[in-house]
Amino acid sequence: MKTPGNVLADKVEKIKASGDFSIRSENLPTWCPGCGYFGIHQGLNNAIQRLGLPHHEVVTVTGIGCAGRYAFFTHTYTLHTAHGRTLPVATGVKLAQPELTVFAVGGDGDGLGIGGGHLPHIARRDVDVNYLLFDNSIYGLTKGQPSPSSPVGTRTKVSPEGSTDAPLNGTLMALSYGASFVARLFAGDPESITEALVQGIRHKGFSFFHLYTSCVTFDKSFKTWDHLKARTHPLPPEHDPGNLKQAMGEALDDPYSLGIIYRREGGEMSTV
Ligand SMILES: Cc1ncc(C[n+]2csc(CCOP(=O)(O)OP(=O)(O)O)c2C)c(N)n1
Ligand code: SF4
Repeated sequence: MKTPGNVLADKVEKIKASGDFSIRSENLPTWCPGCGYFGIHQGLNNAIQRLGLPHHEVVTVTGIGCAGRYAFFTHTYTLHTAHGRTLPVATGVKLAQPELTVFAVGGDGDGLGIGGGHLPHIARRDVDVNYLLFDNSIYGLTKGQPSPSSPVGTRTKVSPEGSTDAPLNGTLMALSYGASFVARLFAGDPESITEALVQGIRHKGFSFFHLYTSCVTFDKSFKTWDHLKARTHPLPPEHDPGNLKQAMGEALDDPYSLGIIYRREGGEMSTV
């Protein structure tokens, strides 16, 4: 009799034999046409293939939201957790099975709002998890409310006069909490996402990927494709990713510079 275990074992053998490490699942993404998440999916898929990571050695933990739906569109093991609980669940997976490659995936609402209390702790513990924050500055799945990374003045159905709350700077937060690898990237450039992911996945420690992306359905004014394409640019050539102060300065001064902002190999962040 075919048990779920047999079926999975057969699949794993087939994948190993074919050498095809593409992680696209048979389920086609249900994201809106033009959503930035397609570019991130492509970047991550290519990174996994480039590293030759077998599907059965990868676990993807996602939160709730359009970004959280990613769990259904990847062919790795997945855990679609409660809203905001990606990071503690991913920590548990890594503790239980340290040999696995673990990804955590969630939106800006999931990671900076309801789940915002978890970022400091995974970062300060430097858990070897790769966290992809899909930051479109909007709550997509619930139809377009302002998120913790929306700018003051964001007009939505629930904030017709414009939101009044100051936005959070996810890159700066990750740096100050002690993340040992921090990259900021744009969904419109999947190749750069792949390159940074390859390095971040190899990095032993907490890797934070701040991914700027567009919600084409609910955001017509801030993180639009045109706006992101026009404003984003590479980090200055003299940027030293080994220098935390410089990385924090960059995160404070220029929200649109992209690349690997910081990396620290072995050893803790110094404290005052
Ligand atoms: C505990 C809990 N509170 C609220 C919700 C409703 N909810 C579902 S998705 C979501 C926001 C998602 O926004 P974000 O994390 O930015 O992801 P996106 O949909 O933009 O990818 C909210 C508030 C929920 N599912 N569970
Ligand atoms: S609502 Fe926005 S974030 Fe969600 S799938 Fe559509 S475009 Fe993407």
